[in-house]
Amino acid sequence: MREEIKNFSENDQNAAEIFRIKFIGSNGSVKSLMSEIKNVAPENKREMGKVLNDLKLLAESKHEEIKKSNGDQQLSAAKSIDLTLPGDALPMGGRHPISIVRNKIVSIFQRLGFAVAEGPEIEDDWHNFTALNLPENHPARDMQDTFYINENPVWLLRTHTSSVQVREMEKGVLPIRIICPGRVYRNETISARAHCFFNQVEGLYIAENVSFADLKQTLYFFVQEMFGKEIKIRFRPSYFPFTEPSAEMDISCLICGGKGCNVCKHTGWVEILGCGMVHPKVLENCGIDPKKYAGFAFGMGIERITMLKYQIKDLRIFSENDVRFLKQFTSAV
Ligand code: 2NL
Repeated sequence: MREEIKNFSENDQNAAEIFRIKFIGSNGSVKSLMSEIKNVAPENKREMGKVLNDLKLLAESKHEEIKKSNGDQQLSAAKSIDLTLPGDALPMGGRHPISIVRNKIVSIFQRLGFAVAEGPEIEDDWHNFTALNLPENHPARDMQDTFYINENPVWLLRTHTSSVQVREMEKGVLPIRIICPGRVYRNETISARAHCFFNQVEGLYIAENVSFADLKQTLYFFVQEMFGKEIKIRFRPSYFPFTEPSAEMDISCLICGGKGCNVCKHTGWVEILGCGMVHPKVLENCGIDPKKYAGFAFGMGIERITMLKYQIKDLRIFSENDVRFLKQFTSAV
């Protein structure tokens, strides 16, 4: 057994453990020889004990030797790793298309001197409806259109970011030139064109002598920057309780250039936003003198603009977190 121990060699990472089990462990051969000592004649026990003890010491020192040489091997393997090699590339994330378009809209208006304003998504009745001249029985206040969280006092999920603009007007610092991006909520049946939440950008400019001409030129600049210099615009009269006069703005169809196609339903025009001059009643509600100040406001859905820009046909895909969709935007900033 002495020879067997001395000559033990095993080309294995676990050589030390294999050795330990074979010789030293509770079922190992050294241990089992030790248990034989009870069968030895009393006069030989002493000598037998010494021989077995030497054998045990030999096995233990061989065990240490194997452990050490194994460690040395691992160390030299580690030394052969080239730490100067470049690491594995990390996969890059990307912005959501809604964020890409929102950032672009915001930066265009920032160049015109608009500042970004933000506010709470849970609003009260005053900031979301009453201050904006939406009468008590207006259909937009209906349970069908608005998510009410609390009844008395009324708390609700904002249905537009106009509430942020009301909060800004109430601060009483004029002139005001702000852009309000944010998520809004409406109790709609989810379809390819509507969702119960979506993103909006609203803008507000209040100063002395602000006119509808300022509104038109501001929005014309915006769509030229957003879609290209060749874009055409037109305004159609419309109605919003918080603006007077009110209009909807169309752009010439990006797909067919105005010739007529499915996207523009063969009209050559696509609606992209609503706008108007801030209703004097709204200014008054927010503590601004409508005789001294005038302003324009507009609102647009970011999903709608993103769908036009990237030819996306179903807005549900924006909130499905499907990486096959999201990955297509990784190179865009
Ligand atoms: C649309 C139309 C609009 C406004 C939003 C507004 C805000 C204040 C006062 C007056 Cl504080 N107006 N916002 C005005 C006209 C239209 O949005 O279609 N949005 C998606």
